Amino acid sequence: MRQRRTLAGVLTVAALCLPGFTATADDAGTTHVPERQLTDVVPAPVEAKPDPRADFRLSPFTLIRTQPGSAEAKRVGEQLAAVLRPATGYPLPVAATKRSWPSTISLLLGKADPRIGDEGYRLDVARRGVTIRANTAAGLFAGTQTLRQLLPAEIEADRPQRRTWTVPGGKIVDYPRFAYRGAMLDLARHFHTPDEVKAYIDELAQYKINHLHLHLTDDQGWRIQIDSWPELTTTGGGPGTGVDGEGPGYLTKAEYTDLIGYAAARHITIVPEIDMPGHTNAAQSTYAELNCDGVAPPPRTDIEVGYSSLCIDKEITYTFVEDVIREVAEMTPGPYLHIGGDEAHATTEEDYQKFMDRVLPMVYKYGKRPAGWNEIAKVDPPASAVPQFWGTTNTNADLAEAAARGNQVIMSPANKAYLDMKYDQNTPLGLSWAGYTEVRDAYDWDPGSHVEGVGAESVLGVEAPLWSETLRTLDDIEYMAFPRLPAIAELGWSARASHDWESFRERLAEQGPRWEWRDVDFYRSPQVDWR
Ligand code: TNX
Repeated sequence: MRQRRTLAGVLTVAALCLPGFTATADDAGTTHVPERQLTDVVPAPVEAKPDPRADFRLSPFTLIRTQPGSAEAKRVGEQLAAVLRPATGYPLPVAATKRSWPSTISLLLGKADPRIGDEGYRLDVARRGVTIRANTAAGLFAGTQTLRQLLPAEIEADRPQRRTWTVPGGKIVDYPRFAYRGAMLDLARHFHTPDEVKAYIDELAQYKINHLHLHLTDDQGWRIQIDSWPELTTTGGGPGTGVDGEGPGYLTKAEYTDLIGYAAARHITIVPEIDMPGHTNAAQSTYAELNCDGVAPPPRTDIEVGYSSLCIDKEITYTFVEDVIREVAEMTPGPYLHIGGDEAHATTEEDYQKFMDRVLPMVYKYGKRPAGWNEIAKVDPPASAVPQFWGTTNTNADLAEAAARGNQVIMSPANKAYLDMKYDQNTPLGLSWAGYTEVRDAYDWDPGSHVEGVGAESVLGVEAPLWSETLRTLDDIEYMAFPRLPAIAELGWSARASHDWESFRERLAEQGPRWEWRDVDFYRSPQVDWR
């Protein structure tokens, strides 16, 4: 009862605040063509059936109603309201109620299409309202990302816009192709602040990315607080660290934990990476005992790779590694702990095997599932370990053998999915060792058949890594990620049958004004007819 009175109160106030508003503001009798189509969504939905007679118009009286009894559904409703309120200026109250209102957006759990699984949703747009149904809050959240894109781009404005807010009518049934849809951010080469990481998370969530891999340690810096080795951050992450000495900083445990919560609220799981046995100069220049000769090398701020290695035959190495894995695992609720393992050119193959034979079990000991760059496939890791492919060719015998043994893999081919590769020779930021990567290059490949002998059934998903040797600011990050990140997101989410460059480039063009409203920097690729 109390709930209802409160609601009615809010809605009455809303009406009074809008001079000239009438409930029948619809242009009765005229054919109304919404500027959005039901299929104008990135990543492309599995199934979309438009119904031109069923457009819904958001109004000052619209109620957001969420599954009674579910705090998680309520939170998704609040998040949706927070997105829609600034531009519409409507109150959009959120209520966990069974009652429907004449204009309602309903976020409901259960009774959805059986195909949608854990992360999918069904979205129905009718004249009286929008209904999103899912089996989990993650599915509801995904559905609200679609709804956001179905509204005109001005919905992204941070202050009220004088216009109507029409959602095209019809029905969508949507669910992901792959379970793992990731992005990676390198905090080691240049540290990026928690606020910058959060801003990136906000963008990732809109494209249904569900994992954020943080590359926390490398030769140039150590970016995560470890209590048992405190100088890792005070020295290894301190002033003068980072490429050219210009990217100091680190995450305290509290900041890391806060980031995990922020990501989780957006249905994104953090995957921490501690790179080893190579890419370890920041640790080895901080703690002399981690070197075979007991002498700390100088800190490095250049972008060479492959010169550092932990000392494989010293017991202190494994004390160090276990301390780090334990502390990181304790702070990380997600299932994965990434141990790097790439470019260990200063470690012999025999030593690499010895090292991994000791370290992989430690990851399991602390309850985590190991992920690593594709080099870990060489050591015949347990079937639940996840190698991440970063090669530039379509063959990798070790990876194919791992797949045959039952390992699931993550696909990040450097010449397709690396967001730090330049778009073309004129790109001011980024590297080019894997070649220039235009939007179409990032889009036109199939994670399910990219590497010989690694079929879709062996693919856990895709990830778009962003290495930050050349990236300092959030603008730099955004400029490299957009518009390629949505291409990788679509490869991870959308059914293979919907893969279509012409369709993608048109849907991508419509994202441009949204990025402008949100002040997200992006590359205006000549391959896309930007609005
Ligand atoms: C290769 S990819 C690396 C990184 C660099 C990146 C730059 C991989 C596993 N290692 O150390 O930052 O290239 O594109």
